[in-house]
Amino acid sequence: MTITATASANTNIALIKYWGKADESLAIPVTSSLSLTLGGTRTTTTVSFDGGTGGEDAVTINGATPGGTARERVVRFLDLVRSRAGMAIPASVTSSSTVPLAAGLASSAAGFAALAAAATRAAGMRLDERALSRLARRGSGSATRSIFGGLVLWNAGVDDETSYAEPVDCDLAPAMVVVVVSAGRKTISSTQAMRHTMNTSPLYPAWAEASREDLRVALDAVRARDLPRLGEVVEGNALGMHAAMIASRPSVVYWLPETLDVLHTVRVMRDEGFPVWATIDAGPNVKVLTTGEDADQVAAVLRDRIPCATTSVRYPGGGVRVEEVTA
Ligand code: 2P0
Repeated sequence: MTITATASANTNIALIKYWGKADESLAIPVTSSLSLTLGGTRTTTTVSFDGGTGGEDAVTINGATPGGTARERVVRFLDLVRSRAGMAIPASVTSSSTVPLAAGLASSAAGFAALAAAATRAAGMRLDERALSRLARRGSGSATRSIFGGLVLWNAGVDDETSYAEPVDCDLAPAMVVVVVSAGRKTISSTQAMRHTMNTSPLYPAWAEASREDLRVALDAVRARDLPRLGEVVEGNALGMHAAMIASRPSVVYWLPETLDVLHTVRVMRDEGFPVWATIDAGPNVKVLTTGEDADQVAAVLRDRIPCATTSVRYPGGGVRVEEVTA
């Protein structure tokens, strides 16, 4: 009997960043991180251990057949699921994302969270959310957090058992305004860039140490429903991560001139009284943390002041979902 399982997951944006692995093979991060899962950013993935094509896994992502590292990462993840389920049958995997690449939210987080849920169900396994989170981690670090909706804490832990994500209660009703200044592919992958930062940046140990305190402040601010305090530490943590990257040798600079324009605009808007704080991931685009109430107005001002960018509003969204299982 062949089981076909379909699951979906949203992507997430880190408020306190994950940057650097203490153990590469198990994907144990150096620091814990905090994220917001965003609604309307689902990747939907269907898996069936049906023999694949020509005795190999058949992988289709957004209608194309990936090669190189992209394919290797999926196959390696399927190998992990096969070894846990005690099977050796190749799979067919079809994945599609509802978010256009140009939205600046393309991420392996949603992809590996959905793949973890679909592949385990197709292999006849039933994992609880914590176990799914630990498994998704092996596909991509940020996928650990996409198992859950809303605000999510990824406990760095020290081994496979203790490195997992969990939801965090949050009454803040935040939103993210995503400002895309370039939809081009990144020049260096997150995996490579974080390794390089750890290995060569004299600022990395300082960022990692500060990040532990940043997380404590962020969680305190969430409990106190204090968005300005959260926003300040969110912006500081992301800029510190980029400072560490920029100090790598040779330097890793994901920013474009327009990235700085957005950072300055956010600062000016804050002076004008808008509740806005910037965060930036491994790319040139800026995500602006604000309130759900203010998001539309903030987006309108940003569109007016940064007309060359594509700006959209995202609200918190749900966790991983098994959509369909057929046998
Ligand atoms: C984050 N990023 O916390 C950080 C901030 C990007 C910048 O997690 O090597 O694709 O697969 O674990 O998860 C992107 O890194 O890296 C990421 P791997 P991943 O969201």
